[in-house]
Amino acid sequence: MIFQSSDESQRRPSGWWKPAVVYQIYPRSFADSNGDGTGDIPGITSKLDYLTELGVDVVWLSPVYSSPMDDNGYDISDYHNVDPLFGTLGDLDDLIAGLHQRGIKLVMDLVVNHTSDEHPWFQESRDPNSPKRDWYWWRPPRPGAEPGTPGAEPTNMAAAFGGPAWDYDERSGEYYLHIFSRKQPDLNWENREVRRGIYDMMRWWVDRGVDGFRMDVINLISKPEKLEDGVPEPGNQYVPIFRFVGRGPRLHEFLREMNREVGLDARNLLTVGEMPGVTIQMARAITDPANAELNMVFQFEHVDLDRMAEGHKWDLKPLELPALKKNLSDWQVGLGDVGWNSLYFDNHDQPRAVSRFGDDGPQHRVNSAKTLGTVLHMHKGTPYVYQGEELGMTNTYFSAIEQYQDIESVNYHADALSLGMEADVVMRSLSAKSRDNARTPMHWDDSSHAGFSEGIPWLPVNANYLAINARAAMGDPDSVFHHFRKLIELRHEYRVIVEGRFQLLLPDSEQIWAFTRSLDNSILVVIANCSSAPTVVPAEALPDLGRAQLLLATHAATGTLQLQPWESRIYLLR
Ligand code: TEU
Repeated sequence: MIFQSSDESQRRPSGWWKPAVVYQIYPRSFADSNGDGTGDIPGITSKLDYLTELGVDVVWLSPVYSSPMDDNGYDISDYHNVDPLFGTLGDLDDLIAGLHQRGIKLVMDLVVNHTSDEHPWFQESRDPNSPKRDWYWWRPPRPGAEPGTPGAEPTNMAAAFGGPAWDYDERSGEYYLHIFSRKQPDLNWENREVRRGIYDMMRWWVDRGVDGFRMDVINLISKPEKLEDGVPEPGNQYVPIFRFVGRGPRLHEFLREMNREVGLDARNLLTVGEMPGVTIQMARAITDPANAELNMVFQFEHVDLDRMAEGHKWDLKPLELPALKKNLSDWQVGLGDVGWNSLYFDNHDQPRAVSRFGDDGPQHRVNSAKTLGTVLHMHKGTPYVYQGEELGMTNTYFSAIEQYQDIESVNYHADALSLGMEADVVMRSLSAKSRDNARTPMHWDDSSHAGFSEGIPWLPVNANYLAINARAAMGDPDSVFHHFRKLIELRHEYRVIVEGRFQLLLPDSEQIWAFTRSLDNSILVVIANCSSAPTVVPAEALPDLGRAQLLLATHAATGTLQLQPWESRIYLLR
């Protein structure tokens, strides 16, 4: 292990996750073993050879806990059990054992900013006299207002999934706070008992054999000192929630306490905190090992570059390459040698990278998917591959609202139409940004339903599965799959890819993404044409490539600096 250092490893993480590549599985859409149309844990276990072939080190499993599935499992009603839709605890134990036999670790999703409203904690909390009353955020209606009517909410915050962030509970006579859906009430982390309950649960999972946690919206656990009204924009009386939350005063304190009490570092766990709104400065403190908080965070800046403004995810703005490059570069430099980055384009909340940042038409899909992979994986940090990204899976292009299932998309559609927006504008936004783009079933082969299920899939399979599927990709040495396999291999082989200092080249180029990574006497040079037109890389911008070794490329070597559309190359100079 490159980073295991003397006796410090007892207290600090060894950094085993630094040369690692993580593969994210969205269980509902990965593989269905029992024909009910929904993916499940035995389905995942049946695909371990596939993960081994790809070469990933870690699996991050999106939630499989008991859940009413208002938000596909991000609304948990029992943290200690598996939802029957996905299998049993025994199935999960088998999955962990199977992964460990292959040297692959398992990271669980940890959703503790909120629970389901059907969690017994919340049910108990609805009684104003219960000892759990303070476990959630209960507030009286706005003084003088009729409870349950629009505007009577304690403050004017809008929830992330539409509507006000407060819901009135008649039984309680008060409102409770929910940053996401009304079925996802926020836990009150100010309460020591809440924190204790969560740390207990986390220890229980670590004892069961899990190797880390991906922590859902973990920066939201510390709320602002005062929950107050914000200034509304014209046309909407409620103010987007992320203007209020995300940088609470006790975040660092809570993370340190969690690390200490669960033994996150002491037990060498991988910890990645999902943090909408996190800044470089915050992330640097959080990922500085000396602070014993988390190994890395998921930041959102680069996936928010194609929206008009905060809280306006659906108001599309064209993406500019210089802005995207600059953003990743700022994070590389900003976390520098102190902290650690996570690297992602895709996950279960984002549209497919090849459709969004690449060119998913028949001519350039393969090369643009490969080139996006090259660029991302050669940055410094831990890369995350989201299921199907390694096949170059594309957005869904649904034509009817009935095809969408995601609560965020469905609610947005209804809200936007009720505000008088034109239906085709709304559908265009959904087509570009809906989370369902990432959630259509995984393509395994060209049999019916892409080999995902023998039943009717819960979300329609993308029609292009005949051409884009794992079996075809594995049999084709030039596929996106084999390109990703090689990118992962390179990371395992070359220390410069793990540790090398990052420097962006040609920052203003609107076509070329180029950078170097340097460590001791090694320099890695990446040049990528991120456009569908040919280009030439100006030689004077590059280190001397005359004696460079070509490690991986999308096209056959030509010896010139002319790049075909979506051509990329990785060189090593020593
Ligand atoms: O997502 C948090 C988050 O802020 C976004 O990515 C969210 O999906 C946003 O609304 C997109 O516009 C996390 C989970 O990854 C997501 O699946 C959950 O729905 C959410 O938290 C609530 O648990």
